[in-house]
Amino acid sequence: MAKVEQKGHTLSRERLVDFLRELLLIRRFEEKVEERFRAGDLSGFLHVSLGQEAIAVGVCRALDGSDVVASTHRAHAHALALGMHPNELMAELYGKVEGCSRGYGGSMHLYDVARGLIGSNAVVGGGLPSITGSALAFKLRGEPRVAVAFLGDGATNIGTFHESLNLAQLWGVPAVFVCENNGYAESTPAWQQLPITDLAKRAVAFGMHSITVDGQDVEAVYHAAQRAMKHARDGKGPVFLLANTHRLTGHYVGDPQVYRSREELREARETQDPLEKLRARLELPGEEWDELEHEVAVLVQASVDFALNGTDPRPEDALENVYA
Ligand SMILES: Cc1ncc(C[n+]2csc(CCOP(=O)(O)OP(=O)(O)O)c2C)c(N)n1
Repeated sequence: MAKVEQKGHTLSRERLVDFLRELLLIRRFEEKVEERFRAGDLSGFLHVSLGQEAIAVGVCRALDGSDVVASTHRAHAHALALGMHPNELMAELYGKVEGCSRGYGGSMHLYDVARGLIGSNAVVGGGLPSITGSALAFKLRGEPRVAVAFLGDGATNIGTFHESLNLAQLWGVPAVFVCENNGYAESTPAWQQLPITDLAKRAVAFGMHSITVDGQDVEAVYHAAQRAMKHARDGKGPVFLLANTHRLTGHYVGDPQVYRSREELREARETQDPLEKLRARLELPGEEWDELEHEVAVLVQASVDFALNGTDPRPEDALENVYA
């Protein structure tokens, strides 16, 4: 079993409070999204990442401004952690022109190229080839940039995963593949979809360097991600970063979760919440926490108001920005 990176907490309190604010923003944003979806405001399919936020924050804080990221169907946390404004994200979920994809994409098709987000993908494993390709371009141009793909454990079963990691290693490109290992692919638990228990062994098949980290510990993720980025940026080849985590809610908003016991979910919520873990570690005084809550609540509510006041795309513009 690979060594799990956990210790080595060295960040200042100030930095950690900043991480906590980001975790809280993502949490409250997604809770609001769930609420508005259930109220009938939002259409389509929504996947939230409650419980997995520390991976988004830890990894994105370890990036340089010129790096690029491909996300998955569970993309809100990645977009916010990359610095997308909540207004732009909420407007996209409401299908408004002011959204990050001008209202044409919705939850699973978020783009923010200026901030490095080269797309979230409804197709499982869909972002991986573009990350190997981007990393190859960086290498050929001699640019000190890293391309990062987020993926779930279920995605390690799909062809693009194997093709992308195989070529990335063969070409020695600066890519980092971040596996958010929550133990489920939709309703299918790991034991029914993965032939191995230690997913770090996926990297062994390609001769790729791997790092395993506790995905509920944002500081541990940050340090592990920093090491992964340095490895890639220094020209030592790609890295498989395995972050073990817990999805503390359904696969999609509205998922009745009949495939797992209430006991399992209750225990995970009580013991594996990354936000509560960091809050407890910081021993944050009540007033400081209340201030953070207030700050975030104002931002999240403002994003809903912004979206509600947004512009609906015009039907006659439906084919704008369609290239193929
Ligand atoms: C190619 C493809 N096959 C199947 C699906 C349906 N699907 C959507 S999410 C999902 C499970 C993905 O599991 P995982 O990669 O572990 O990510 P998680 O949902 O756990 O974040 C599946 C099978 C899809 N979107 N794309």
